Amino acid sequence: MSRAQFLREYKLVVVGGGGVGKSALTIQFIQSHFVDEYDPTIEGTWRRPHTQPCSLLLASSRCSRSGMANVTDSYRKQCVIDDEVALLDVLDTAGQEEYGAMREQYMRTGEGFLLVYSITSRNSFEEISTFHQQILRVKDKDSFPVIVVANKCDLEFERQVGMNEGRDLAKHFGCRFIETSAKQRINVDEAFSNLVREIRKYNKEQQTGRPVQSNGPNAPGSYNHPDGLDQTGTGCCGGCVVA
Ligand SMILES: Nc1nc2c(ncn2[C@@H]2O[C@H](COP(=O)(O)OP(=O)(O)OP(=O)(O)O)[C@@H](O)[C@H]2O)c(=O)[nH]1
Ligand SMILES: [Mg+2]
Repeated sequence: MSRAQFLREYKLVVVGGGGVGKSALTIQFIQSHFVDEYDPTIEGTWRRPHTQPCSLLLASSRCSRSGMANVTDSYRKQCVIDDEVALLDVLDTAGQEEYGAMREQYMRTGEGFLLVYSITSRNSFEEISTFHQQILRVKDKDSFPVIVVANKCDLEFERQVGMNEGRDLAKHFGCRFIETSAKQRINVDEAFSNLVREIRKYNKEQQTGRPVQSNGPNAPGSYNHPDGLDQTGTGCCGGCVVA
């Protein structure tokens, strides 16, 4: 049997308000570069009338042909996380309400969610509670694998949301917290790999019916220092390949 048949796929969904950096984080994680311009993501359609539905673009890179908008995209990347190979299927979604046509649909299929806000926008911080509630409602669960991601930590002088507030909210959700910068590639891999850890832990709990302990600084409500280093040394392997 080939190795690929043992590859576990994880469906990760990046959610949060408009302009918080969901696309920038996703592209930084998958393609290791920073997208400076803001081109709002649109779900399930083209911004301008176009004859080809975006669903025909399978696991594509971000649409960059001129005259077309940035549509919701699914990206795939193979990683080794804690000595286990994982194929990450990452869905970058639209934060702007009017472009969020597929919200309930992706919430049904996602196995884990990055709840992203920008430290420069209090409104975006408040919005992630709404996303979290909606996920729990769609899943019909009291808890589900999520991670609170405070992005744009390079913009310290524009900070509107304190680190403690983010950490407290994560504690309230019973999940991990991490500050990131898509621009400076701080904690980007760690955000995605920590979510995979949450999914594994959750699945184990579902199978055994018993809570699984998280230890050390990666435990729920804990904080990864935004100095670019994974404090646990258990982050993504650094040798990820795009599938
Ligand atoms: N300084 C800084 N700017 C960032 C960072 N992440 C994203 N940006 C910028 O913020 C703007 C919005 O980023 P996007 O990634 O397009 O935001 P989004 O969350 O995908 O927005 P929607 O698709 O509308 O939901 C862009 O100009 C990015 O370059 C970051 O970590 N630091
Ligand atoms: Mg986007």
